Amino acid sequence: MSSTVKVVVTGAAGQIAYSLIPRLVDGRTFGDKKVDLSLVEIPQVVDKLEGLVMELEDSYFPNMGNVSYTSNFEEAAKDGDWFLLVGSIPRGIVYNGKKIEERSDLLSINGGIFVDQGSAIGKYGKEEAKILVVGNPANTNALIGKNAANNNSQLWMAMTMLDSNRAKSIIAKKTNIDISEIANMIIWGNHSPTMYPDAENVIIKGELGNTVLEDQDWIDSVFIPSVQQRGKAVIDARGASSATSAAKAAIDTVMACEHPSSSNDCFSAAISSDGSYDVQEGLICGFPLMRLDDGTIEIKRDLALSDYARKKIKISIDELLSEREAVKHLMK
Ligand code: NAX
Repeated sequence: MSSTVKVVVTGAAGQIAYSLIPRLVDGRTFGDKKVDLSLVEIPQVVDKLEGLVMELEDSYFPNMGNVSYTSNFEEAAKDGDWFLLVGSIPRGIVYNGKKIEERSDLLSINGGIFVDQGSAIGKYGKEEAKILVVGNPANTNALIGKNAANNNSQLWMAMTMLDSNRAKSIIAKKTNIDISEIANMIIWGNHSPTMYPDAENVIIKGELGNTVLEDQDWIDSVFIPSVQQRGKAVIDARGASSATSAAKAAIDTVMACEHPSSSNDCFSAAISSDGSYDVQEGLICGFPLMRLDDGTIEIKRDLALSDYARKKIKISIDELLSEREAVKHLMK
């Protein structure tokens, strides 16, 4: 074993975590590193994690290191290298006597969680920690968490890899080309139904999407809405939201950050804008990302965006701006 990595996972008793956690210690995600796990749940549920820990022990993972569970996030955060923030309060549940149906209520309640978690990560996480927010509304939760952490050497991301994987799958079916031949699949904007999956810059078997997919009608009326609404379609079919595909996407994001990107590819996640592509600085926005050889993660620049793409991206940016406005009381 070359070294140890500590991974903190919230929402550890939830359905995504049940698929996600075993993959963190299976020897593939972090290669030959030993993986310490710190699992976090709310106090009402935390005891259930004893069962998950038993299953992990029974699974025989040679790369699994220390495993602990707690409802005390500060304790869990100490020296964390990776934070997978999956836990959040879903829409539709009764919280403090009120049914949570409005997006603004959801933003506020989950935002409150991310103030505390962000501040603990800033104080106790490793200086080079990477944080992936999965819990919705993921971009704005990440914005609040990053603001509370106030530690610029740490990297905050919100997950859009699932949307990117979904988009690749739809293009693979449409073109009858193997999914492994589809690269550079970018999700711009918010992880919400306003996201913009980019059919122009995607690379299909070495060719740019806008030369292969010559069917703008299909892009407009099938491809984009199918990616944007895929989460709902899974809920309608399964009676529960995406879990195993979300877990796989979280693993894909970790792996994309751990290994250098190839120059004709990129990966999708939302990070804090530095003003690239005219996105307001500081917004957590879906971008094309590159992991460089020295380990830094950068926005891939100089991609061409048509007027059509810019209009679509603006819709999502406007939504991010209005979400930021709705949580401004949580940001100092
Ligand atoms: P579950 O309801 O199965 O699990 C969530 C778990 O989080 C629960 O066990 C709950 O007790 C825990 N939790 C709540 N607040 C917490 C806190 N403050 N600290 C620690 N744990 C806390 O949901 P699941 O299906 O696992 O989904 C988790 C989140 O992922 C949801 O917000 C969901 O909307 C979001 N998703 C995000 C996706 C993305 O691509 N970014 C896709 C999948 C998923 O919809």
